[in-house]
Amino acid sequence: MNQYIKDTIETIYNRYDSQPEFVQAVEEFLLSIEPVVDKHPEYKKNDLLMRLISPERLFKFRVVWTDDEGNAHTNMGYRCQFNGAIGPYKGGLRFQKNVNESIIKFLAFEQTFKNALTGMPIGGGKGGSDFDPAGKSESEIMRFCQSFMTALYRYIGPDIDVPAGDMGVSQREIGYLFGQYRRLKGNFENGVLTGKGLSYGGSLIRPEATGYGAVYYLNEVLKHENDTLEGKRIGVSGYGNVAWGIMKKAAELNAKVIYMSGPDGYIRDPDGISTEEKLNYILEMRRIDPMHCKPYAEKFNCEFVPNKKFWGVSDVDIYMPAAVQNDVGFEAAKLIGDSGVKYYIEVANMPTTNDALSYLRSCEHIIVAPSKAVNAGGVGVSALEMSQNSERLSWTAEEVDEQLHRMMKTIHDNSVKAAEEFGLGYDLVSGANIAGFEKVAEAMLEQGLF
Ligand code: 2IT
Repeated sequence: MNQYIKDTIETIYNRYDSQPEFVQAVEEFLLSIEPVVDKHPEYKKNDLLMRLISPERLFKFRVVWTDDEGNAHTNMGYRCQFNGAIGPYKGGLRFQKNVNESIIKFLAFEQTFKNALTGMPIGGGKGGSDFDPAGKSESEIMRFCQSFMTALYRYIGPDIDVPAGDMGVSQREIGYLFGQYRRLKGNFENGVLTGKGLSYGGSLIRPEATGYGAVYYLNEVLKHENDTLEGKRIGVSGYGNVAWGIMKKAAELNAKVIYMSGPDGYIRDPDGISTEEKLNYILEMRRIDPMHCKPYAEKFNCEFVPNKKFWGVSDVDIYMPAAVQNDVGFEAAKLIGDSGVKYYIEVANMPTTNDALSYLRSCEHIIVAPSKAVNAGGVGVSALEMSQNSERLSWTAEEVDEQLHRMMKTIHDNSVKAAEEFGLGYDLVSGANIAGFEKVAEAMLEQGLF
């Protein structure tokens, strides 16, 4: 192994031993850019790798809110401005019980290279809170969002840092967050957040963008293999916004999602989760209770398997983990390897543990695509929303969709090119890491030391 990379990994293990997700993301990344680092001795002189894996800054603040009975609660809020070399920090906010510094930092780190891959001028950031939205009333959510923004507003802005949604933060929360930002600033700066409602500067196709983009990317992979989406059966973990977008676009392109899962177990619907009625039902089900997907099986009379994941089934052609980080561990990866399924397309941020990912990449019959490329269409369309806001106009759904489609093809092709340049063959994981890294590294080197 390259000595400089080895030393850097050792340093992060020592320095961040209480941040396992962050260390995991950094290690995977550094190992795959090794051929680039080998070629650039000037990186070490510039301390480029330590600068790259150290966030520019990280804000932590308390967020106090009152529930409907008048009791006060205190949560932690975070915003990590990881790397601003190529544009204002950009990335979502996650409201979920398990959110901590390690998770926010891994997400912000991944976001930096994902955003570079989109070709848009956006740096990497991420934030959120350990607030648990499950079971909260509408007014509790509003009060929480207002309190969160009261702490955050001084650090963000349309040219500084532009948050958006992630798990637990959708158009509803973005609305409350934007309202509070506007109230505090006394300025209509709608470019400060993306994922907004259409009536105040949101972009058409943003809710669908991550899922649609993932399917467009998948389509490029299939083309590379002289294959098509026609008739393909897909297993998607999760049933959130991203999974929903995949189901919709897959149905449109004559493929079908036949598995989905939630924290309570998984659903198998061999007819495909494809009709408008089914897709609308999923939205409704999630709004009422984000923890259970079982009601779908009762409503549409199909199989529900409680407390299990479907990794290892062989009646699909494509696996798309689209739920949470570390959804697929080593044991699951072995089942996937044995299933004979050819395509493993990551969608959620870091859905695969490092040992599982290495194993899957070593399986000759499997093509692995990395999340930071596959899910980049979401933030890509967020950047298009920023463009529309700064120009004070809005594009049609067709215009946004076409740009999204083009963006995903470019991300795939640039990843392929980057991997080939270093003699790695059709290696989408290394290719994405290298292409994202080269852009950020170049900007950092040209801007001098800090
Ligand atoms: O993980 C992600 O890329 C997001 N949650 C979307 C970020 C954004 O700024 O749209």
